[in-house]
Order: sequence, then structure tokens, then C-alpha cells
Amino acid sequence: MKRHITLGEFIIENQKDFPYAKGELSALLSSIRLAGKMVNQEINKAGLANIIGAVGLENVQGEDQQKLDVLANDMFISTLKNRGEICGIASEEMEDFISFNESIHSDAKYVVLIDPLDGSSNIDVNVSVGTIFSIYRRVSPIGTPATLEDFLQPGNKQVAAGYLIYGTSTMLVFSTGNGVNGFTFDPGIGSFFLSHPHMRVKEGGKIYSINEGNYVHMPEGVKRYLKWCQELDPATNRPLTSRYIGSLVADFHRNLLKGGIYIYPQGTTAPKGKLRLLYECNPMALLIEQAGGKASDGKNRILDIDPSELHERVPFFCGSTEMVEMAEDFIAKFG
Ligand code: P6P
Repeated sequence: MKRHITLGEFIIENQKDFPYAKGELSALLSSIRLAGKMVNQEINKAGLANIIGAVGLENVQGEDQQKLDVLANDMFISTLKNRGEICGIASEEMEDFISFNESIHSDAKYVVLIDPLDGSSNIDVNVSVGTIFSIYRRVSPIGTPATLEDFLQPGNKQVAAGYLIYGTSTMLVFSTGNGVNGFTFDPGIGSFFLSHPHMRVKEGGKIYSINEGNYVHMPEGVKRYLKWCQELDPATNRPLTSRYIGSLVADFHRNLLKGGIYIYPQGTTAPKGKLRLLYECNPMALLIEQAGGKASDGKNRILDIDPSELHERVPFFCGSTEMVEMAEDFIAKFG
């Protein structure tokens, strides 16, 4: 009986094509796989284990930290630290990055940035959430503590990026710069299997994903684009379909599979938008470009933005190239 290959088999088969293919990135991806399994298990029993609800703390964004946010953050940090391949990690849940300086990290060549549980406000209402990760080669000397410069690199320097989506099924979707592949977790076997090889975003997407509750605060160009999406024009299959889950990973994943655009624009209440460049926009931008799509801040390619701080926010337009370019045209005309 022919079966799908596992994530482990895929990594072994393809690691020769990984950047700096010396097996370290493979080991790093394997530790992300392990941490993802552990978080998945906690999420699936959240309703029973009385870990739902805010832990009473706030993260650096001033958002209530859900207990699972904290748990997911701790799980990824400890799993990645124990593997010894990274010299440091930065997370949405932590104000500053952590440098790993034990003997097993003396040869570590990578750093990781994560949003350990994106969309966590949806946990209590049983909506899909996810983990987003971004991997860079360190720029500071090997054997020394990680520095801020290791993390403040433009997205075009990522060596790998991806997400886990904890939904009706749990999936790991990632790229090392050679296309995008999706792996579905089989809890009965405890392995991820290659279920979505060579993922490509549909050219002419018909789904737009944005929180229209913020309409009054949006730039004129975005307002005009939304009205264009909503006009009646059978020749161009309009009106388009609106879908917004409030969980970036879930909205992105649907658009990747079906075609579409996700927009979180700047606005009067969010001068630079809401999403963070380093651990939300950059990894998703790498994936969408590797799948044939586009990601910008409305004007500039996301992957070319030079970061200035760990938690900086940028406006985010991401999805089918045709849709992103249409939105960019409206912004160019109307601001
Ligand atoms: P709003 C979750 O907090 C998140 O970062 C993304 O996952 C999601 O797309 C967005 O914010 C939702 O924000 O303002 O529409 O609730």
C-alpha cells in the first residue's frame, strides 16, 4: 500500500537542498515538529484541562496572555533550546530576545523568531489558532551570545519559515526556499505526513479577508478597494467573497489553498497596522512568495523591509498576486 512520506523522511530526502545543508537546519525543523506536537496536545485538551482563559498577565503588546500562549511559548523555547541548533530566540510573548549560552549552543548557527500562539483570543471559542516561525542564520560570531542584530534581519534573509495550524486537523506548512509543502498530523501514529506537496496560491483569488469593523479608520485606498470587491460585476465574478476568522494563520491557510487576499492595513487607531513584521509578516511573506503570491505593506515588498525593532508593526497585504496588486493600485491612487 502506497503511503504519504513523513516529515522526517521528507527532511532526509530534501536536506541536500536546504540552505547551508549540513543537517543543522534539519535538526532545527525536527525540534519545531516536536514542539508543535506538544502544543497540539495541550490545545486539544484545553477544554478539559482548565487552562482556558487569561493567565492574568499581559504580553509586550499589552494583550491579555491566555494560559496556552504562555504554555506554547515555554514549550517552543525549551524544545528549541535543548536541540542546541539555535543561539537565541525572540517571541511575541517576550519583550526581549533570549540568548542560549550553554556548551551545546557553542556551535549554534541559527536564531528563531516565533509567534507561539497566534489568534489565541479564539481559543475559548474553539476557532483554529497557530504557531508562526521564522529562521535566520546568525550574523554575530559563532560561539558568542546572540545579539539584537541576529534578529533584526530583513525577511529576504530567512533560511526557513512556516506555521503550524491547530484546526480540524493539525498541519505544518513550511518553506526552506524551495517551494512550500504541507504536512498533516496523524494523531493515531503521531507523525506528520506530506499531504500538500508543492503548494501554489491560486492566481485569480476571489476571497478578501479583512476586519471591516475598522472601515472608518482605514486609508481611502483600502476603502475604495473594499467597495470594488463588493460591486456587482458578473464579468469579473464580483462581488467577491468576504471571509475573516480573526486568526492570521487560519485566514492565510484558507487563502493559500483557495486563493485570496488578507489585509491588515494601517489606520487611525493603528498607525502602522497590527501585525508584527518579524514573526508574523516576514514568515507569511516568504511562504506566499514561494507559493507564487505577493506580500507588501501596500507599497513595499515585505521581505525587503529593514527592521528597526523586535516588535515593530507593518501594514500587511498578502495573497494572490493579482489581488495584492489591485489593492496596491487603489492605494497608489487614493492613499
Ligand atoms: P483584529 C490575532 O491577534 C492577530 O494577530 C491575527 O492572528 C489576526 O488576523 C488579527 O490579529 C485579528 O485582529 O483586530 O481583527 O481582531
